[in-house]
Amino acid sequence: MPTICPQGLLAGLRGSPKTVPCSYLYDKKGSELYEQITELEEYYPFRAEQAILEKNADDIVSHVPKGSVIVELGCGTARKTGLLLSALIKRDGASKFAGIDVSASFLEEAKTNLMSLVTGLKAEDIDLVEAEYITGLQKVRQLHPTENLCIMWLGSSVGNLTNDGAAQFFKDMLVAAGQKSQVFLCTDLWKDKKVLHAAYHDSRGVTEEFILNGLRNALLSLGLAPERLDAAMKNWVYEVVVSAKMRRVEMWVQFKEGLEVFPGKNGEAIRIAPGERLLMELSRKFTVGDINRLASVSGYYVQAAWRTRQYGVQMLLPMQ
Ligand code: AVJ
Repeated sequence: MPTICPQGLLAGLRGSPKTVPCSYLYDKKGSELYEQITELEEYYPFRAEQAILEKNADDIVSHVPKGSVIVELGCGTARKTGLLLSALIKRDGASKFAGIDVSASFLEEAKTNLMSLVTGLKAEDIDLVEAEYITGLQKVRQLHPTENLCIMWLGSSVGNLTNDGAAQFFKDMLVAAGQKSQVFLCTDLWKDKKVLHAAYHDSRGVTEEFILNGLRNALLSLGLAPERLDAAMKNWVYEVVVSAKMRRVEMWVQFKEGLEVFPGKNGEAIRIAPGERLLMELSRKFTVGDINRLASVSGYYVQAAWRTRQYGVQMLLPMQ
């Protein structure tokens, strides 16, 4: 269970609307459910990204200087990273990789997967860093003081952050990695509202299960008894809102009945009113303008981009 930030959880539950940090979505069960989501008919982003990487791997790595270290944020099981590492090894004969993730078991799986998928990748060229992203980046910079770092952020996970949150994150990334770095950023693009809604409210209910599991994890970590939780869950309703104004998909849970949770021994109660809605996850969908703005407010510019109507991947460089 990633009890990554109990303070963050409490702050979120005391806010309005109530929110839960997205780290609670990715315990073992949540990660398995996410893998299932990527295979759903309606969930196009995973395949859209994969297709762009497959088609353009050689061209993409032509923007990565020789001798770079490929750093992956939230590498998970690194199912897609192999495509780019293979292209680099084809060009340079070797490649260095550093995976950053909060899950040690994912990191081990990533290493096993990469070793079997990427011919020519040596075990000693792989670093596994178990940490949050920015701390992890600082560690990678210490391990590789002079090399160019190509930071790969796949899966449109930047979409989980608000506009301001993303800008701050990119600024922090630049400080941690330094000028000799670049960011390979993958982003889902804004599109038809029905397509977006279906991608997050699939007919088999896997996304619903994924979101409810995250909420269950969060409340369990506050000490709510499992029996009480299971009873409460029967009154939870999953709702997806597509906001054109904010260009994002919002994943909510509505409580048909109220719930009271006492965090810790003497913690002040958290009260969820009957009918209250809790925001579990945001998934922003970008326009090209959004991406350019995000880059420029945080000290980067877009050097190259590979896009379809559905999805975009782009190489960002620090502004000099
Ligand atoms: C892994 C954050 C990119 O926002 O599409 C999928 C997570 N949540 N279905 C996304 C997710 C519900 C996913 N990201």
